[in-house]
Amino acid sequence: MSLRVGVIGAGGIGSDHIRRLRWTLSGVEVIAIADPDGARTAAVAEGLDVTIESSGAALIANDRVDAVLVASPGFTHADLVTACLAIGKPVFCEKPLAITADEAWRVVEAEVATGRRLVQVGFMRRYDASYRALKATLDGGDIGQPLVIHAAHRNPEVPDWWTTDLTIKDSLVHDADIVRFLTGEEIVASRVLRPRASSRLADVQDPLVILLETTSGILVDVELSVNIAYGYDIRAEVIGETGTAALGDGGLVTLKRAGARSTDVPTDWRQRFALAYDRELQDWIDATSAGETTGPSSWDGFVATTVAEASHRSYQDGQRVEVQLADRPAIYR
Ligand code: ISE
Repeated sequence: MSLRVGVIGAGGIGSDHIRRLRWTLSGVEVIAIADPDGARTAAVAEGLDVTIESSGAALIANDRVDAVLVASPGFTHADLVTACLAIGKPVFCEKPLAITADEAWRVVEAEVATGRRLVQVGFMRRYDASYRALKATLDGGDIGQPLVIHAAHRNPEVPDWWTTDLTIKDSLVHDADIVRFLTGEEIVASRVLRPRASSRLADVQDPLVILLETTSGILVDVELSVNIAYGYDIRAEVIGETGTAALGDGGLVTLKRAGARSTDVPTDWRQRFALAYDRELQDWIDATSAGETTGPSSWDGFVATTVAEASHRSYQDGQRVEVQLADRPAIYR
């Protein structure tokens, strides 16, 4: 029997996931959708046999919904996930788990109270073939111990309402989580540097350079750009004791023509990480159908948001800020 899923949020990634669940993945059926924008909900629901719920709460309460996919704006995530946990309903929550560490910890406590994992968080880079190959290279010791990581997280543009706070609290969580995934270490401190700001965005400090430190002292410099125009570009190069290892340069085709060479650059994250989204959600469907929960947890979501919050404090006062973590509950070990 297919897993009956309700989706909260029919915006960019939410509508992508609805189509993904309907046409690409197996063992799943979208049976309910909730989004405050009626027009876009109707558009994505066209041709689907789904119930349009009046709110996320109504969708969660729908007893035909076996599991919930939360793809609404980040500030709504903690309350929606906690509502799922209150009735023991499995939930996939797009990143970030929460906007503040306190909210994220409230989700952790609610999940611990159920006695088992029920939440998977949408850190899709962990399911990207290039990042998994990079992790395998590090785990295999091919370049010795990692010492430094150079990373870039570049968006071509952001909406008019974007703020520097969102760059840190909505975007940086990916970089914080993938550093933990690649190194197997915690992030112990963050320092945010402000380069010369691009003139293309008023009122947003863009780019930022965030210097993360891990438990063993690995330094990670993350260049975070949100308005770089040329495309969506994710880079990572690990400097080890005996060599370096870098993400593939992406690009499906290298074109050589008229004395020039070029390759394509993705237009946004939905294109760059399409296969990773497929894998993370198929894993979620398969695990949930088997009565299990795997993948990035609420603890991972809490840690990423805690790192983002420490980075935000550093952005504000210009100092190095240590990352303070609560003890890791047993269900996440
Ligand atoms: C967006 O929400 C994502 O998740 C993308 O992966 C990230 O690159 C972008 O900065 C976020 O706004």
